[in-house]
Parts: sequence; C-alpha cells; structure tokens
Amino acid sequence: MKPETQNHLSLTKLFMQNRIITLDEFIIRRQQEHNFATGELTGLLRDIGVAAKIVNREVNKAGLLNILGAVGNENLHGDTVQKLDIYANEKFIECLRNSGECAGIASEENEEFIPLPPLHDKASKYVVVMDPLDGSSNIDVNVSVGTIFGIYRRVSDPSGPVKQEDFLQKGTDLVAAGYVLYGTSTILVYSTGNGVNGFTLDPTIGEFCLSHQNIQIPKRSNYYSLNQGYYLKFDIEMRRYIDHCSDSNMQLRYIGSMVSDIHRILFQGGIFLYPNTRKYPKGKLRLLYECNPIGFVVEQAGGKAITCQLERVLELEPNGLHQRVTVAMGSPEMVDEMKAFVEKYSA
Ligand code: AHM
Ligand code: MG
Repeated sequence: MKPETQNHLSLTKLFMQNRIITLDEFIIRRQQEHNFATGELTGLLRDIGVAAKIVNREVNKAGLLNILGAVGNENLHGDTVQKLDIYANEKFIECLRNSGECAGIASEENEEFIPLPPLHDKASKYVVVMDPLDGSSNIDVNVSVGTIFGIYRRVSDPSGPVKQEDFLQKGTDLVAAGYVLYGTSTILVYSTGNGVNGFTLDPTIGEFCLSHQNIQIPKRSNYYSLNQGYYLKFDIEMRRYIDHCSDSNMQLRYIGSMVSDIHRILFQGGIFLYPNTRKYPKGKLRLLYECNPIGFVVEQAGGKAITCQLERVLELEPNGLHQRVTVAMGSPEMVDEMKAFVEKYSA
C-alpha cells in the first residue's frame, strides 16, 4: 500500500467532506493503493457499472411496455421487444465483450459458459459469473429486481481459451462480487474483499456515486425473510425455526427478489432463507450466480452465509455451472440461532 500523501486524501476523508466520489474514481483510487495492480479488474468493474446503467434505463421503461409494444411483438420503431432478463443478459455480455477485460462469462441465462475472444492479443485473466436479472417475475408488477455478479481470476492458462474449471471455483476464491438493485433508486453494492461499499445512481449526472461506505450488517434484528407459503414443504427442523420466528413476534419481509431482500438485511439486519422444499430438494437458488456472490458480500459486511445443512456457502466445492443450494444468510447472531435450531431438531 502506498503511504497517504497530502494530495492523496483517503476516500474516507473525501466522503466525510461530502465530496462526490463516483464509482469510476473510487475504483481507480482503490487500484492506486495497490502497487502491483494492472488495471484489469478496475476496467472490469467499470464495464459492469456501464452495463448496469444501460439495464437500469430499460428497467425504468418496463412500465411503458404496453405503449412501446408487448414482449415478442414489434414496437413503434420496428424492433422486437425482448424480455428484460434476456435483454439484461445480452447487455452485460456485450459490455464485457467490448472492453476485452473479461475472458469468459457464465450466466444463469445460458446453459454453457461463453468464452470471450481477447482484444488486441491481450488475454484477460478474469472471468465473470452473473445472474443478469434476479427476481425477474417482479418486473411485470413494477417491483424491485437486481443483477448479481462475481469475478474470479482464471485458473487455466490465460493464453488459451477459458475452461469450465475457471468458473467452478469456490466462493472463497472470488476476487470481487456485488449486486445492483433497481429499486426506488438504483444502487450498486460491491466488495473486492476489503469491506463493502454502495454507490447510488444519480440520474441527473448518470453516475454511480459513493453513498454508503463500509457497510456493516447489524448483528441481529427483528426481520426474517423466506417464502413462508412453503412451510409444510420444509423439513421439521426448519419448521421449528420458523415457528420460533413467528412466536417471537419477528417481522416477515419477503419481496421474492433475493437482491432486494438481502439489501434490506444488509442495512437493517435479519436473516434470509431459501431452504430445500419437495419441489427443490437441493434448494432453488444457484451457487455460482446467486449464493456465492451474495454470500461474499454478506460476509464482507460482517454477516454469515451457510446452507440449511449448515456448511459455509463460500467453502462449497462447485460441481456444475447451474448447481443449486439451500441458503441461510444475514445477521451473524441470527444465522447462529438458526443453526442451533437445526442442530437441535435434526438430532
Ligand atoms: P430468478 O433468478 O429466476 O429470478 O429466481 C431467483 C429468485 C430469487 O431472487 C428469489 O429469492 C426467489 O427466486 C423467489 O423464489 P420463490 O418464488 O420460490 O419464493
Ligand atoms: Mg436469480
């Protein structure tokens, strides 16, 4: 780390002085703190920020679909109107492809991973995993959705094409991860393993600006978040834990978009759960695209992320691109409490 100089005021000081710090400035300053950084990761994070702005523009227009043309039909301009999740997927791939900072992408929307050719003979050492539009069923009713992303350093030879093993890495190997929440305002939250920061999109200048520095999840709170409609389909130990939550007058909050539910928990505390059900015996959410990147952010904010079988999510060895896992994550004391219930009632 370079020593701080008069001209190199720390980001914290600038933030305390109410100085606007854009996402681009933040990641460049962070890069300057590391003597050996090559700028590739910086470029990659910037590309994700650009793609998020494009997707945000389209999410904001979603309510106008009836005017602009229904999905599958041609709109007034003669373009076929796409489903927003497909659109988001294509935009993220396009932005990452154009910059050359990414060697390949694995997306929840694609069966196989997508290799990206190197630009100007410069091979990238990073790959991206993503869920381009999480909670997409919320779109039709104007409720928040999100994008989730994770960045890994390649494990295969960077001079050759990407391989599946580049994506099948444990969450503990993530170099960076985060999400974008398209909500009442649009916010990008990410971590490079050194705390969690949030950047709110200022639509008047079209920039993500640092709005939440060093986010710390509350140790506990009164919120729990899961689809309680599946109660009878959960294992007995999970039902006992949920009984405990409602017996203790905890408040249930469930938006049905993991990004939105986790975002509230990061700021107000709580526990988010998606246990195994009869329909999804291994859980519904995807290890690579959802649970690992979000688990990384939650842990970086001081929280915990485990499966309902009590393994640490980030330590799971991935066995397939679309592997599903159960999940319980959020405030550390609440995750510990849930763990104690599962241990007691499954014994
Ligand atoms: P998606 O990525 O296909 O949108 O599905 C993931 C979403 C999560 O965001 C959310 O927590 C969950 O699925 C909701 O599932 P359910 O409707 O079964 O409660
Ligand atoms: Mg999803």
